[in-house]
Amino acid sequence: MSPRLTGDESALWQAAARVLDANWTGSATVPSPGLYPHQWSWDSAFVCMGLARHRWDRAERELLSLFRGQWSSGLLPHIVFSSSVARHAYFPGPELWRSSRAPQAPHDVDTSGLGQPPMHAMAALHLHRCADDLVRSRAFLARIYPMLVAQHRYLARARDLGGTGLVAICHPWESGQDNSPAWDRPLASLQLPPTAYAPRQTPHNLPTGADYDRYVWLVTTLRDAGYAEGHLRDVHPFAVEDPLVNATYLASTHALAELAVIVGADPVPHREAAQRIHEALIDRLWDPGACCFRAYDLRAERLIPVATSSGFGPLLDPELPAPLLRGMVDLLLSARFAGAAGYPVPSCDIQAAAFDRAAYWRGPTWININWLLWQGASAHGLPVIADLMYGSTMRLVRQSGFREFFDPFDGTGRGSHDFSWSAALVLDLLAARRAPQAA
Ligand code: 9WN
Repeated sequence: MSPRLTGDESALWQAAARVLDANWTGSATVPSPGLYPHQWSWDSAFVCMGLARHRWDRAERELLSLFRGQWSSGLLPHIVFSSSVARHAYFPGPELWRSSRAPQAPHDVDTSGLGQPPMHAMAALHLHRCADDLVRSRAFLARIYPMLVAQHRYLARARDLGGTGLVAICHPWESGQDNSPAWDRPLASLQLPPTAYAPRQTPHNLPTGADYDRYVWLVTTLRDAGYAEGHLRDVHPFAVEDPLVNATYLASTHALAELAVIVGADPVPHREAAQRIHEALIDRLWDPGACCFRAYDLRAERLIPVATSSGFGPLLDPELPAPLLRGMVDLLLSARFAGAAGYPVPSCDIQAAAFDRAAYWRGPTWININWLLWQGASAHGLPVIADLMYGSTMRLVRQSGFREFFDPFDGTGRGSHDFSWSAALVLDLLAARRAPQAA
């Protein structure tokens, strides 16, 4: 599509499109060519949001390529490895996961054995809304719908570890926010054997080697249990219900209901599932004293105290009660988050001891979070928040380019350059402003 853009917006559009073109492998988009040379699950969903505006055909291939990695259990792995990339180009590669030995895993492609936030039904619905060729789009949806249903069945069956209606992450990587301060306590309580698991050289200096020891140990524990669902339920020592993961689960469940109608399937089970998730999200993760959503540690049986940007994820819930919405907006606009940051939204409460403006998910601003909050705020009719997310994101990329993450105070770009979701989501934002009916 070609939205009507101003000259400056056109230049930004072209720059973003160039990033996506360069990161396209022929069947999928790598998050960043140097640092992340394979296909990642939630990255691909975000990339689809932009490709739907730029190269619809590629968006379709992107999702299908990701679902090549789906396990027979329904698990959609967070990494689908490319066989043409050098073995040691990314740690942890296929040799850690050994998916080829897991009977549930596909046999023609190596994958990880964990998931990421389930954004994929949202992405498929977005693709349909942006499609010019509705016949082709319906045919695509008919193909991908059963895979999405299998993904959600897996989540409901194998990941509702508390029996609450919410899904639990079993590893920080499953949140997509690897070193968020929310995981500090559950990680610190792990009893690791006295061996260093991670290689001496990790690909970036954050998270730290100590974090990596825990990350790798959690993977080997799960892998050595044969990735068994019983292990996750009864033994696995890390199990956390995260507000952002569950908010995307809820939004995708709503999307599944809409997709069901389009493909001629029954939407009612998805609507019922959405109702359960909505209720559990509020019952379990809303902290009325602090007026915010928090993650819940199922093993320690307590809410995790630190407030992070993940707590704003439930803005994606279309039925969020007004007092909760107000509480979230107040916190978001306060000096703990957007109110004291020139380039919001910081990923952690600025006033928390764990906040670090430069450290990955411990303070920096991420464009995918801004985009999710822009979506939620737009749907709730909150133009002040939606404009704040839009404006901050545009200033970040104009000033610093399509970086992986950014300093929330001065907008300095950090992490990898030419990061795919940063480019893709800018395309979607620009297109939505110019063609609001497709937003
Ligand atoms: C581990 C690819 C991924 C993102 C995550 C981000 C980071 C991987 C890593 O990169 O995670 O999955 O090596 O740190 O935290 O959100 O999907 O861009």
